[in-house]
Amino acid sequence: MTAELKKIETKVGRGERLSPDDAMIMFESDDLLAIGELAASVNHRRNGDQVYFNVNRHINYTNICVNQCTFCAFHRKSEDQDGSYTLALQEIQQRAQQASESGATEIHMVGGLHPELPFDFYPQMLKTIKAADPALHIKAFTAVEIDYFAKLTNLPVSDLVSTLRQAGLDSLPGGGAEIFAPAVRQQICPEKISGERWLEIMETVHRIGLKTNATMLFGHIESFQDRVDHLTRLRDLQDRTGGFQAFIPLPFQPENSKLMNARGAGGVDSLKTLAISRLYLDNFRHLKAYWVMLGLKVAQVALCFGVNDLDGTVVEEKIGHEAGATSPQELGRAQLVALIRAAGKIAVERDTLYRTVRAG
Ligand code: V47
Repeated sequence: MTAELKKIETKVGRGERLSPDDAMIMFESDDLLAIGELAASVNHRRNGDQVYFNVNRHINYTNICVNQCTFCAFHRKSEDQDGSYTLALQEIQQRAQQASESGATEIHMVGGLHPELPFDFYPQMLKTIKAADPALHIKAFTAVEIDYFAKLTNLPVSDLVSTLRQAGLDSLPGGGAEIFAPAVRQQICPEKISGERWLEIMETVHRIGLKTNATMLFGHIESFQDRVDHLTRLRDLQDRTGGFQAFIPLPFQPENSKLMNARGAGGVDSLKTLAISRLYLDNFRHLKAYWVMLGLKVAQVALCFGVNDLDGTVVEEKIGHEAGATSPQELGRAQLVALIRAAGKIAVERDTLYRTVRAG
């Protein structure tokens, strides 16, 4: 181990917070195993050998979007474009019903910023899901959608979120964060809300009392410095609110996007980014390896690099798969349990708020 990594190891051992320079040293280091081992030890102290997963179902209600993010292969400009769709409330009801019958505890629902849907459609979707099964936890709408709805209704974010909460919204997923640094954002998602606005919305949502997640899209045109800046801003907000449950680094999938020539993230970069996230985000309890984007094998190995959550059964995934993800569409509960056990860990089915549903 280099002297610089040794210093970081000493800091971690003393429970001292790592600096942005420490994070840069780790991103620039080739010693993946030393960083991974350190992250695994921190995770073990915090979460033991338990690895969480949940039984969930994704619903992407529309792929029509006024934003044209260059990394995204999912969106369509308008109804006239090939492959565009918007789900009817009845289809949403059927999907929620199926999810409930197959033992799901969570619906993860996000979509494009549709230019024509009236605001009322969104609370209706939430009510439709709760009508299918009131016990389903609805984790829906990224901060980007929340901002869009606030503009649509002219409501302050806090009132808007309260309205959605009354209709059934239980928590928010972590999407739309991408990379906060403005120069990168300008190139990969010029129409999207700024990083500052994303953080401001999350802060408001946390203060209302709802939990959220946070993501970072990496392996495209961003620098290590941009990643460290992103992690630092998340850590600062978490210090203020404690409202983030899990951090989910998302490795960029380049196919069918306008960023097809960007490098994508390999296995080493993905594992190192996960491990550094565990070490740097000392105030995030949960670190999720999203198997859809990482692939099953890297996600499984990530359990030895500081990760304590494998996300869920998912069932129908569009955002990663339209961009070339080669993972399956769906994992069964038994498959998730087997993946976790084969890594020498204890599988625990959780609900969205990390309460144990069933061990093993
Ligand atoms: O916001 C879009 C990303 C996100 C690509 O909170 C891409 O529990 C890689 O946020 N390659 C949506 N990533 C997914 C997401 C998520 C997933 C699982 C769990 C949770 C959670 C959140 O996917 C988008 C964007 O950042 N994305 N296109 C792509 N080509």
